[in-house]
Amino acid sequence: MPHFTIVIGTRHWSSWSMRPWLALRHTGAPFDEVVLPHRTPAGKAEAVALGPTGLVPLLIDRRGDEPVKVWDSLAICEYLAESYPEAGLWPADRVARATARSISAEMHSGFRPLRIALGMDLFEHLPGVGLDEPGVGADIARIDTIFRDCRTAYGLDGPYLFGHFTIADAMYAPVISRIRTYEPKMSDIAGEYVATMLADPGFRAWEDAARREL
Ligand SMILES: N[C@@H](CCC(=O)N[C@@H](CS)C(=O)NCC(=O)O)C(=O)O
Repeated sequence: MPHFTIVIGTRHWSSWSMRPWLALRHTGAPFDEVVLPHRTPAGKAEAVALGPTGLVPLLIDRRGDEPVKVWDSLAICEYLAESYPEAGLWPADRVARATARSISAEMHSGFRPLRIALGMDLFEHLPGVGLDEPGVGADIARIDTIFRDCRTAYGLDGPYLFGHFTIADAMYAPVISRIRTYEPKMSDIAGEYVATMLADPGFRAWEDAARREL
């Protein structure tokens, strides 16, 4: 039996679940998953029973004598980076790592207009919808700048934000889905990065599992 269990919400909509799920998959560690139906009383009751916040994602690590529960997407990603340093979930370079952590935290705590107006709906195609809502344009512009700056300054050794796949890519993965759904205008460099993420094996695996869910 795998040591790790990740509790997530329905993949079509649970953007917070997608992030640590991608990071966990990237470690190569075997894991079980529990998928709770999004925004249903049954799903909520199970989430409340399993974790302290009643929210997903939640990671349960049974490697030790007592199970360790880690909640909140970014904390789970940090825990995985610490558990599997060889997976390179943060960039090795100190400055790159500081930037990766900053933009990951920025995503975790910010971009509220975008998250409210452009909900993640994995396979929807709604070009232009919500893009005129207050604050959305500024959020898109900031995301474009992040993608361009990281790819230009740190992404020379590979196609991801910091060359190889890191937690920063996982944190922005739901935004990639939203860009595909709502089609805001992006710069060429950002657009290339979006294409990289849409072809990422982890991103594809999440989508394949989502197709089987509903
Ligand atoms: N800050 C949390 C947010 C978690 C969150 O809001 N999860 C949503 C699913 S994407 C949830 O559990 N919603 C159910 C509810 O609000 O009752 C994180 O980063 O994990």
